[in-house]
Amino acid sequence: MSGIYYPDTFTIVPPQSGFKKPGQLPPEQIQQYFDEGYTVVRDFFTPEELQPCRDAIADMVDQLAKKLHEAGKITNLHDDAGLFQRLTKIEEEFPGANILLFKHQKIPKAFRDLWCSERLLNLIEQLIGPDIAGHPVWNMRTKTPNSIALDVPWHQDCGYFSEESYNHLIPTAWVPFLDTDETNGCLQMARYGHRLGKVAAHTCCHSDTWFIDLAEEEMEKTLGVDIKNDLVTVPVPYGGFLLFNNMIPHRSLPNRSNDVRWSIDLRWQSPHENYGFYGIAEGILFRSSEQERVEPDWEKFLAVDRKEVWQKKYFKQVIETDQFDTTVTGPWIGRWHVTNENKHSQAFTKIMKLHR
Ligand SMILES: O=C(O)CCC(=O)C(=O)O
Ligand SMILES: [Fe+2]
Repeated sequence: MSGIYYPDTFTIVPPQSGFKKPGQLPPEQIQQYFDEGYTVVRDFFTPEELQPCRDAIADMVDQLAKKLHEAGKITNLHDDAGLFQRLTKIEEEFPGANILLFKHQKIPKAFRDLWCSERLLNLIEQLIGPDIAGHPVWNMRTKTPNSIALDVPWHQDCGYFSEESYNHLIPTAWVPFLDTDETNGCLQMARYGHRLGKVAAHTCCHSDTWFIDLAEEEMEKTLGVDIKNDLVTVPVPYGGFLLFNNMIPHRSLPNRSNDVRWSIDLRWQSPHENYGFYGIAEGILFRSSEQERVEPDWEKFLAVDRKEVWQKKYFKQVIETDQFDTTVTGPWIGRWHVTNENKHSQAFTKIMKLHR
């Protein structure tokens, strides 16, 4: 680690423009975001605004079902099941279907529209100023009931990014597509864990997953987290979202309900900073203080296949894998001590060895 920290970046409210634009939060809530590292924004989207996203998810599940069915991996399309049941049914026939969907994501138009919607950008402007880009790391979470594969253990998001990201704020909006609470896998935050602006040592890989892991002792020791008092379970009702920063430790609880806990996490940052994604992908400009209107260049953004660029850049070739392969590898695995070998870490080590 570089040993240089930027605590002010994550704790001090930047200068605010005087007037309130639609979607912007009251000053007290902005203050709370910088004090505690996160805030819950309630009743921000109407059901009508979120419905296109729900439809887009249903569409992605439908395409996956058809692909698995055509390949003879499942015998039933399960098209009588609804948005919160169908993937579970598919998963029963083809374990790992949720990982395939998590893995093969092309950001659908409905998510893009949400990501750069005016009211949301007005709010993000309060956190990072008038120059705003979408950060290349976004995820749709396919958290099926009781599946360990999507239980994300304690981590700081910067643990997944390269060091160039440590000096600036990358706000995340975690948007659920149903009411979330401790029974269906909402998130937990380690309040104040961002205040030192430090990145603690993570390990890889958690259980049978590709996730990095941050030990509670390490959170206490390096980040000054008070484990007894500052772990907060954060239910987020449909229509709202959880807004947090790239330094705060968080995890997702198990989904003990009968419904798939669908969510997306979207990120933004200043376009003048490095995206901290290992030089693999750039962001997409949404707003500029120098231009009245910015037309986001989706064509350019969508042309980048992160995995392909990563492999070409670091291993000089693209490694072909079966489209039904449920292994997930990425550059974050190489950043931390591998204390638990599994198929994901091994896939990483294997390509490293092959192409050195
Ligand atoms: O949705 C989850 O389960 C984990 C979310 C997360 O870690 C994130 O959005 O950064
Ligand atoms: Fe995260």
